[in-house]
Amino acid sequence: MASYSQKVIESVRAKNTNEPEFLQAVQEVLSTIEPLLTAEGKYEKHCILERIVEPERTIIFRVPWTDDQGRIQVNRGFRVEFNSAIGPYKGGLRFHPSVNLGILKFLGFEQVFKNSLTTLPMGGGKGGSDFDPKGKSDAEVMRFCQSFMTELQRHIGADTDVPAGDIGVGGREIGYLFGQYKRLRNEFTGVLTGKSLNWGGSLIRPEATGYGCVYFAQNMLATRGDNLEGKVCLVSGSGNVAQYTVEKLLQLGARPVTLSDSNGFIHDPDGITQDKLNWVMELKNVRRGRIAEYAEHFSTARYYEGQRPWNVPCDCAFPSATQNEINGQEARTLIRNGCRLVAEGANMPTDLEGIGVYLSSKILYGPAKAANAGGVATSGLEMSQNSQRLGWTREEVDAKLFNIMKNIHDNAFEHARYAADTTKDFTNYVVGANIAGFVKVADSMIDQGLV
Ligand code: NDP
Ligand code: 2IT
Repeated sequence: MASYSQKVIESVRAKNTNEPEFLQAVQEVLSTIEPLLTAEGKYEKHCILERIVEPERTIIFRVPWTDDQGRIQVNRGFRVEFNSAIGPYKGGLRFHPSVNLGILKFLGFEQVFKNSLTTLPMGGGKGGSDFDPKGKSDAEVMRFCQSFMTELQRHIGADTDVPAGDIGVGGREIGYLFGQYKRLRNEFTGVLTGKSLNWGGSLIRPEATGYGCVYFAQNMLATRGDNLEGKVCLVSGSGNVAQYTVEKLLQLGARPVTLSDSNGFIHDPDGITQDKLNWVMELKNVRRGRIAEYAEHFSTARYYEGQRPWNVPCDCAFPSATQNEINGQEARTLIRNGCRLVAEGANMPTDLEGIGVYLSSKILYGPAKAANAGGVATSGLEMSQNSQRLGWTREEVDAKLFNIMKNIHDNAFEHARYAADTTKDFTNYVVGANIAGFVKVADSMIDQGLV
């Protein structure tokens, strides 16, 4: 007889046939919390799984704007308000041509459990558009953001739903979005996070996802009496998360050797130093160029067009670009070449087969919803500062981030006891993070009745 979680997975599969990423995320969570569901009958009795896989509200809207040639363009905008059991909806906005409802539902679903793990009172949501910021002028990005916010503003608010950045949405976009929100609503509130320091942002928020992911790796290594000193590390992506992952790895004595974008990757066997990273930040955040230029500028590096970095020998890997960037084959290659730790900066960067490879190889594997939760956790700290109308120092915020990542690690480590394969030498952090994240949301849903 099919188990409770299998029955719900099958119904999600039947109802959402054209949303493969959403189904993948649901399968990853539901198939691993079975031991808890068996031990605690209340979740099935209250139909928690049937309810938790259905977004509370999904908004889809037209975003018309005018390009620099005066032509009319139309994009699709989304906000998936997934679950508000433990706080206002919270999660980023993604602007990328690949964005569709299924991708935002996977991201929103993950966000529910991630936000629960942070220990802060935040529900889960995600939004965005199929708008492609690449090659657009600042004026075009501004007009798009203003049109997007003209509709979104009626659905969000500091106590309702608090968006932030994700792929393609950084400080520039948050600025334009905030400006339009303030103008339409005539209120200056913490309705978005990732704001600039001058107008309500938090120190360390730009750094938080990358720094937090490395702190999580540090915590996993400590369980084996090890640290990052001298470790050769692969990093993918070259955006916000990748940049600050490299920075923290350098501070802790590791040797990051790769970066990538959607066109290819660079390998710098001598190591990406802080000076080289500063150059990358200027390339990516100011000139908005391609990572291929790194190898033209630094003779120690080579560029590999159309490839991902996973065949470079390493000790640790930090996938920080996008979903499904490591498949089963690539996971096997990583491990064959010496990789003993994977900490996921991106959301769902490893496919289900790849996760199976990590687990059977018994490496230290920090799944995304735990390892990259530092970004949204620091967004939560930005919300607290906005509510207090106060700003904390860099040291205060970093110390809070560091402690939150330790708590997330320890909570996942503790709940990993539910996994059949957890032993004194191996921790199944997938089961640990999913169960720890689920319990708080599910119990809150039971407390609040059938809503
Ligand atoms: P950015 O837009 O700053 O950078 C994204 C990077 O990933 C770029 O280098 C981009 O390359 C690359 N990339 C994007 N899409 C693809 C693709 N389809 N194939 C290959 N490479 C791709 O985004 P972030 O750094 O903020 O986000 C990176 C990942 O981290 C995402 O999975 C995001 O969901 C996740 N994340 C982000 C958080 C945050 O606070 N920002 C928090 C937690 C998770 P290119 O320039 O060619 O597009
Ligand atoms: O995936 C994520 O956690 C984010 N993009 C950050 C969300 C947030 O609200 O800071």
